[in-house]
Amino acid sequence: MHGSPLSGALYKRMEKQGFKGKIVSIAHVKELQKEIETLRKKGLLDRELYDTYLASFDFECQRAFSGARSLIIVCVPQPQVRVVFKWENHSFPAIIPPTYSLSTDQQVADLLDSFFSSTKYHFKKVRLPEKLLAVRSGLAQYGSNNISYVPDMGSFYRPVVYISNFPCPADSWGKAAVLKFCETCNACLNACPTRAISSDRFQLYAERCLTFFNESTRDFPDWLSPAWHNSLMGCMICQKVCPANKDVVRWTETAATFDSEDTDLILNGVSKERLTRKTLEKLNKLGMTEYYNVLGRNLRFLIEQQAP
Ligand code: B12
Ligand code: SF4
Ligand code: SF4
Repeated sequence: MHGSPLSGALYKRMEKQGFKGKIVSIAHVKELQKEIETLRKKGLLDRELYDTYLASFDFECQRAFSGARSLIIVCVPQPQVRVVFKWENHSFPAIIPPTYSLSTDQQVADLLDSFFSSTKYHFKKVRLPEKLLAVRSGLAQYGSNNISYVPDMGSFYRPVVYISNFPCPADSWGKAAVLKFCETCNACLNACPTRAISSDRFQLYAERCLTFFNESTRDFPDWLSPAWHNSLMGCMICQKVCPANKDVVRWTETAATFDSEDTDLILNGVSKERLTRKTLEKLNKLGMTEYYNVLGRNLRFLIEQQAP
């Protein structure tokens, strides 16, 4: 089936901004729900992980959106970000992996706003399995590390998903595909310090992933070595070793420097209200405000590793 001139124009507008997008039928929401539910029933999803991240997927999104016909999936390139913390006369650099910045979502919303402004169509951000949608729509492919990759962007991209009454004359939907690179590669499996990536199944043991622990306030298990922490939030190891990322892996933007006073406050976990406005703005821009309660702990790990 062919797309409409309007959807073609939307794709062109996205491309012009360096984004890639697909429009898929709203009917697939139920399929996604079934897929996640099947994994849960088979006991393949850790209970705590499910409750923390997956139970809030909005599989009923159609109900609150009258005339819903499609999902619009947009993939936006995003760099890793380097920040510097000054503390006790030293500078401690730290990496924030791609996808934590929410500014991307605003860029996409602005694009859709301007595109739809003179039409009868509208859209709303919706919480669904974004990576799975990017893969099943054909925009991305899974790596064995369970992260997804878009041509020319590698894994350095953030998927954003909207529900819309925009028509979907040419549905783009298929089976989940895996990177060709993975046929002859084991680099992520060998490098993952927590053994979250395993040869006994494709699906990640997500409850072992470093990100699962350092995004949360839960106690770290004894087996988790503090020396494994490599980023202010999350983990870069399986993306860094991946050959499918060779063209993007050095894409780093230096975003912010925190002076020693702010670093001290962050390390001591003082309330956000006691930080300067400038610092709060920096954290906000980095997408770190929602993780503020674990930032001090994570930063301490990185400083301890680098301390002279
Ligand atoms: C829960 C979650 C986590 C959890 C669990 C991760 C996981 N793999 O499930 C934790 C906290 C561990 C986590 C970690 C990270 N996450 Co995360 N996470 C999410 C979240 C909220 C939901 C993901 C999800 O649906 N999980 C459920 C599982 C079941 O789905 P799945 O991973 O797609 O698994 C599929 C495959 O396993 C497949 N499958 C199973 N068997 C087989 C067999 C074959 C042959 C095939 C082909 C497929 C297949 O089926 C499953 C789906 O049914 C999304 C945001 C969102 N709203 O979608 C971000 C998201 C997926 N995360 C993201 C990122 C960047 C990360 C980290 C890289 C962060 C970091 N730098 O530290 C790590 C990477 C961990 C990893 N190796 O996957 C990005 C991914 C962007 C991208 N390029 O793909 C997302 C989309 C957030 C965003 N908007 O940018 N994350
Ligand atoms: S490191 Fe190798 S096996 Fe892992 S996702 Fe990349 S190409 Fe696939
Ligand atoms: S993000 Fe880190 S801990 Fe998680 S699977 Fe990749 S290498 Fe392993």
